[in-house]
Amino acid sequence: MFLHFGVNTFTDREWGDGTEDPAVFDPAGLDARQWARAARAAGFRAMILTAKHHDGFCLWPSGVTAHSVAGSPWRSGRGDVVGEFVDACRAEGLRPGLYLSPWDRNAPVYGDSPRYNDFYVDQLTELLGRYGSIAEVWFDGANGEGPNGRRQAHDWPRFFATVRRLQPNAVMFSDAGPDVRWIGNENGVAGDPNWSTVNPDTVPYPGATGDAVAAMLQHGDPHGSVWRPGETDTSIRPGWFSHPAEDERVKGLDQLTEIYFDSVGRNSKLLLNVPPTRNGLLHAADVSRIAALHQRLTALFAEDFAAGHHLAWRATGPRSAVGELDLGRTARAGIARLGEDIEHGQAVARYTLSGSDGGPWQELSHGQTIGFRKLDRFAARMVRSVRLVIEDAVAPPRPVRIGLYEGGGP
Ligand code: FUL
Repeated sequence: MFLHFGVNTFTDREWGDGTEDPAVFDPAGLDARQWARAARAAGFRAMILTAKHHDGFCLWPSGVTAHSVAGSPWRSGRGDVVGEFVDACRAEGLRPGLYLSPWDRNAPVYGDSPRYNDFYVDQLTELLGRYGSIAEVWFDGANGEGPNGRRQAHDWPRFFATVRRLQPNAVMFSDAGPDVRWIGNENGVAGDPNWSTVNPDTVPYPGATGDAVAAMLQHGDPHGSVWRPGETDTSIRPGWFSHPAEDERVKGLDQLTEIYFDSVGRNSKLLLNVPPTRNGLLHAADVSRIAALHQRLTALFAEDFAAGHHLAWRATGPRSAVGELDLGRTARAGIARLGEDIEHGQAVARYTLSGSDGGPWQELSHGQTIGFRKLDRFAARMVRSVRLVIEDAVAPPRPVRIGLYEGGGP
C-alpha cells in the first residue's frame, strides 16, 4: 500500500510549491495503526509513505530543514509521522518503505547540485538510520521545473550507495532501479509481455523519457543484463493525495480487480495508493473498498484444483517443453495461475494452456511471458487435465507451477 500524505492533504493540491506554511499540517486524529490494520486486514504486506513529497515538507523532524512536522501544531511540534508509521508497520507485521522526493521545491539549495546532493544524502541518512530496518526506498522521477526552472544534477550513484550502506536489505525503486523498476504508467497496467530483466542502458536515470524508455519500463527485455522486476503504482482515487471532493470517486471493486489482474497477473508488484485524510485516518470508503477487494480475491483463489497433483514435465527441444497435470476429478476452471521458479530466472516467451475433460485438448489461454506470476482468465469450462505447452523460451524452460481456479467467469 502506498500512502501519500503531507501538506497537500491540507491545501487540497497534488503538487505543493514548497511555500506552504508548516502550520497547515495538523492531522489531529492521526493513527498510523488504523492505516496498518486496514492494510493488513486487506492482505497488503508492505506500506510505503511519502516521507517528503515535491513540496519538501518532511513528515519527520529533519535536522537539515525547518520545513517539517517540527514547525507544525501537530503533537505540539514534537510529532514524527515517519516514526509512528514505522512502529505501526512493525506492530502489524508489515514491511515499511519510504518515499523521499528527489525534486524539492522548498530546499533553497535545490539546483546548486553538490549542495543539494549533500542535503538529500543527509535526509536519506536520517530516514535510514533512525527507524530500524526499511524494506523499500522509493525514488520518484518527477520534475516539473520546466525550461526556466532550477537544474539539479542528482548524484544517483551516491544516493544508491548510501541506501546500500545504511540498509543493505532494502529494495530500491525508481525508473532506473537499481532493484525494482517503475512499470511506466500510473494506470495500474503492466506490460504484456513483461520481462523482469531489463537493459539498464535504455533507462539511465529516473525521469528519463522517450519511446524506448517507455517500452523498456513496460515490457523489460528478454535479453536484458539485470534483474529488475516491475512495480505498478496506481491510486485508489483520481489523485494521489486525499481530496474531499474525490471521496465519491474511489475506484470500484471491478476496476480494482482488473488492476490486480493487469499488474500482479502480469508478473508485477502492485503498489496501490490509499491516502490518509486531513484527520490522519484512512477514509471509510477506501477502507471498505480494499476489504472488499481482498474478499473478492480470496474467493477467486479459494480452491486450487491443481494443488498436490503431479506435473509431468518434459523438454521437447532446447527452448520448448510440455507439462501435463491430471486433476483426478473434473472441475470447472476459469482462472489459471502460472509461475516460473525465478530463482533460476525467467525463461518462457510463448505458451499455450489447454484443458480436457476426457475428450480432445481445447485451448484455455495462451500468452507470452510468465515470470513470477501470470494470471489468465478464460470462459469457465469443465476440465480433468491440463496441458501447458512452452512454445518458445530464452533458456531451457523449467517446470512451471500451475494453479487452477473456478473464477467468476469473464
Ligand atoms: C509522481 C509524482 O509526481 C506524484 O505526485 C506521485 O507521487 C506519483 C507516485 O509519482 O511522479
